Amino acid sequence: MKIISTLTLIALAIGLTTCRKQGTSAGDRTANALASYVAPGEKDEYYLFYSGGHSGQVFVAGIPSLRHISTIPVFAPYPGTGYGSDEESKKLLGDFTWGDVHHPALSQTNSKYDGRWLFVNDNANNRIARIDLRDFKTHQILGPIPNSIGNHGSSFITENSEYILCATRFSVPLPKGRVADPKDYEKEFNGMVSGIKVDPQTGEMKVGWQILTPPFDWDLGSTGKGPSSGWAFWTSYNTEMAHDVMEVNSTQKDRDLCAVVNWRAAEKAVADGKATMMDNVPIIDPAKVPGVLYFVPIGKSPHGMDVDPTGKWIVAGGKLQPATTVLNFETVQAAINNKTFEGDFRGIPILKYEAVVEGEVPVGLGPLHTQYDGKGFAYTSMFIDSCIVKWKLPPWTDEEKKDMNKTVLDKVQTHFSTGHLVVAGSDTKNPYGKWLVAMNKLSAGRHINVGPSQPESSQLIDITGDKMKMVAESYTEPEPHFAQILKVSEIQPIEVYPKEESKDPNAIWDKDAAGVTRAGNQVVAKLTAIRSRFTPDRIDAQVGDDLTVHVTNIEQTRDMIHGFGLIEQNINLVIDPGETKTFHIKLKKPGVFPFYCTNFCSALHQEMQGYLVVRGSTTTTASGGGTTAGASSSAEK
Ligand code: K7E
Ligand code: CUA
Repeated sequence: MKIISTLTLIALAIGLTTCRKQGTSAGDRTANALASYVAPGEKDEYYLFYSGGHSGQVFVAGIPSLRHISTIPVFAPYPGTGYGSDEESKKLLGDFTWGDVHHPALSQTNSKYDGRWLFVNDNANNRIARIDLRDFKTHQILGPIPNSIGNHGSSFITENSEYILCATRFSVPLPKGRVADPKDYEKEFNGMVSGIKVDPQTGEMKVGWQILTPPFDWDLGSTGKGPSSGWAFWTSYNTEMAHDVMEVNSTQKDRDLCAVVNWRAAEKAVADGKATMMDNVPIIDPAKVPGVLYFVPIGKSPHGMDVDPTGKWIVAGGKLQPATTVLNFETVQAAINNKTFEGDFRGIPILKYEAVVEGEVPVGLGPLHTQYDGKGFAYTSMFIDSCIVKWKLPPWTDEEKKDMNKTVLDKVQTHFSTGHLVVAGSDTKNPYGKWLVAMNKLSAGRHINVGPSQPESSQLIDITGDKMKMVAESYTEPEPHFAQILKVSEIQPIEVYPKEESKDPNAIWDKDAAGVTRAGNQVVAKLTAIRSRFTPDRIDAQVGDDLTVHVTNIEQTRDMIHGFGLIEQNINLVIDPGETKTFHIKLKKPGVFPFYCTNFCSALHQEMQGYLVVRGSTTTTASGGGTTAGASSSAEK
């Protein structure tokens, strides 16, 4: 996200940066060190799943240590786990080699994490991925989603994982492929809210329905629970509907229209046949189907929109106003029922601001995202003020209402421009509380100098007391946006793929079943891998052959992972215990190509190697092109 730089200057000029500095006494340092210290051999208490932004990955760290433990490749190849080298992961990636991961969402049952899946969105290529927490692997990538451009306002999961809800950051002429001049933006361009249906048993996603919207830039959102069950909310910027010089033209209005969506009503409208099809998706026009979409004006160019654990309070962070705005869902409902509107936009009712806003909390400059501890407190990240602000949710006393500054309880300096923050379990009905992680932008030179490519940072803040306490700081790959925190004790991931569960038809478990077969120019090799050899350790083929190699790691022992790197052929499988992986290549040049285990597995790991022998084609008409015919005959004999 982007903030107008002049505002930064104003902030400095009027000196509003009044966040509390942390003590640096020896006692404080020792206490902080102990709070985040996880002794060798001991384990962290929570998983931190944080988005890797344009790296296309998800990172897993432990809390409280903040140690990076694992990378889950999602939208980009990752040679460390062989992702993008084998046929299955290549199929998942499709034609793309990157994605832009922003908002991970753990699956929920009854507004609590159920430990099954982690969903993440791809802002760039309009996709959603599902990671299975049984094996911490990406199992599905859905998309590009039809009629959806810039899948940033996602992946927001409903309280029983019925849907992943998404809203578009960009608008284009729809359906995709239609061309109109950006000068005709207001008339020709549209945005979209999508309901991605999640299969309750398998987690398999498919596009359910979509709601056509005006061409605002939808931003962050969240889903309802409790009293707001069945609803979802998004902020927006650019209700000006500008299409150029956005920094200026999209920041003209004092308030932007946020979306209040009744997704249950959308689902019903589709079932009742009120949708029309576009690109094979049922589309609801909310101007023609009343009750699906409402607008609420919120100041100013808001960013985050976060529902509290009770489901009653919805907080929007106004990037360009020094306050968060608190909506009361009960009064939102009343305003809808009593038609307390202040007009409409293209037939969509605008709820009257005064009727639905409980108050504006003067948190400071650049409020972005808000999280909750389940004890009645809210925590907002401040991009410009570089701090986290703790404040009190309503109900407020008369005295507090008279002077809203009294609802602001504590500020802790982060030194960085904080983007997202996460409180453990904030988006469930029972947050774990205890820890808050600030995810910061702009490195501020607080790390050892690593040249111009600077890392991002995370900070761990203890929120158990009245005053927040920052206890640790760490650095991460670009670029965390949001994160989810899950208690380690709530899941039991597998450490090997059990042999009896193997469904791969090309898996072999006995080295006697291993071997190389040929049919025409189709050569199929089935290999086993076990410490410390491949069987067979020789594959013979010819230029022009289509070679398919299946490697089964027949180990059933933790961390006995083998790799299969093939020299000069751009192949690196990494095969977990009990797993089978496959690659295809067209053999284009003769030679002897060693293959070897790329993942250190035993004292004789280095000896785990073999040869692909590719002889020159015996014919000059080898199919498939690219043969080095000149070298053929000499290589043959
Ligand atoms: Cu959630 Cu970075 Cu995509 Cu805010 S965005 S900071
Ligand atoms: Cu197998 Cu190294």
